[in-house]
Amino acid sequence: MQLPLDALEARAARSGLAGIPTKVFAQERLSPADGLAMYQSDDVALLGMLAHGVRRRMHGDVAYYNVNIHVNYTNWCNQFCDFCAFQRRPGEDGAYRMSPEQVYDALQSANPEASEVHMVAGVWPALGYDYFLEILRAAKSARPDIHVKAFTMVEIDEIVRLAKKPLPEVLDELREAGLDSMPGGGAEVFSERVRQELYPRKMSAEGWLELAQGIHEYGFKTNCTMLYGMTETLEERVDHLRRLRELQDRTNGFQTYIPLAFHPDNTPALSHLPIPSPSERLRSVAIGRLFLDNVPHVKAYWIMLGIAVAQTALQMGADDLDGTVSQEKVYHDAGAQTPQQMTRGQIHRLIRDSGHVPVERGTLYEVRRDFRDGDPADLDGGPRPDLAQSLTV
Ligand code: V47
Repeated sequence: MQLPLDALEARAARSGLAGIPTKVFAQERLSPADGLAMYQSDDVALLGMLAHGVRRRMHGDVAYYNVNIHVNYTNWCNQFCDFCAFQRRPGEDGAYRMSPEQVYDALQSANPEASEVHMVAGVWPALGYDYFLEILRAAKSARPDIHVKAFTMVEIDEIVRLAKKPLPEVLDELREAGLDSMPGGGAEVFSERVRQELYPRKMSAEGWLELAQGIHEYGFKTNCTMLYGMTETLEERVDHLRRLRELQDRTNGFQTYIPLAFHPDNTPALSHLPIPSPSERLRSVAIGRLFLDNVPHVKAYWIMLGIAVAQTALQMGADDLDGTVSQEKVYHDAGAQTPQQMTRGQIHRLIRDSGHVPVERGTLYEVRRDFRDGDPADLDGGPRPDLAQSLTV
């Protein structure tokens, strides 16, 4: 920590955060009341400073990234969530479903250095259970070395329903077909009030948490998320984080927390809402780091935070930038102005300019390459990512 505790507490007392620096220094768990105070305080810089201290204690000067690709295999969806600009009904303009052969081709033509494919999509029962096994097999046969991180809890819930088999049996079959871990989406915000208002067809919070618990107990790692900036209250955000933290106490199955800032463009009913401001995005990262004391990593998902905010987030609680990414559709359909991908060299630059050392990780945070002593990729960044453009995201 840069400032002594008494100086931090003096400042915290003026911004409604009294006692929080002391708890953070003592590694004492923050309460829901602390969580609410952190959302209500106007001192985002103090939250960032405290979160940075925790992040440095946990990860030192390392900032992780991975080389990954996205395959959004279909936008057919019957959940009709008000926040989603990606969904289509089959036959509608822009609707698509990738065949297993197309998934194979996408993997074959992808960046050969990619160590992970991230596959999330819509929910459509007529796809049938075998389709999911086939796209996993297609991905693995195109790139046997790649880690397949696929299917949010919402997709898994649907797959289990289609399979008409007990969860462990379905997980056996998905693993056999190539599944290695699961991403964190589909949780949105756990509030039943918001669910009824904006995504009543989506599985309940209890369903999501119970399924994640079953999957962790089976042995898969997953991530966790919160989609914020819709109509949820600050209390509902804190409650969401509390429920994630309680599940993590039981299973230790979450690897990383990713706060997902809502992007309103082209959404069915929420396009009038503003995008969370840069300081709200940074606040969400910092609170994630401080409140979720049992989740090892916090990801600054640059695709949706914007590049400049993601880079700043590395100094306010985040230790991971996600990846090089290519062909992401969920946020770009909702108006994200970030580029479709970054090169390894561009990511190295962002990380080094933020005062950290780039470490390329695998999906399970195994170190693939540590660039502490520099690397030719540092010199190979091409043009600097357009920070001015990303400020408008
Ligand atoms: O569940 C959908 C969100 C999620 C919008 O685990 C939106 O590493 C903002 O799971 N504005 C899917 N968010 C994405 C996901 C994910 C993303 C990055 C990393 C990881 C990981 C997982 O995207 C959905 C929903 O919460 N979403 N529409 C929107 N308009």
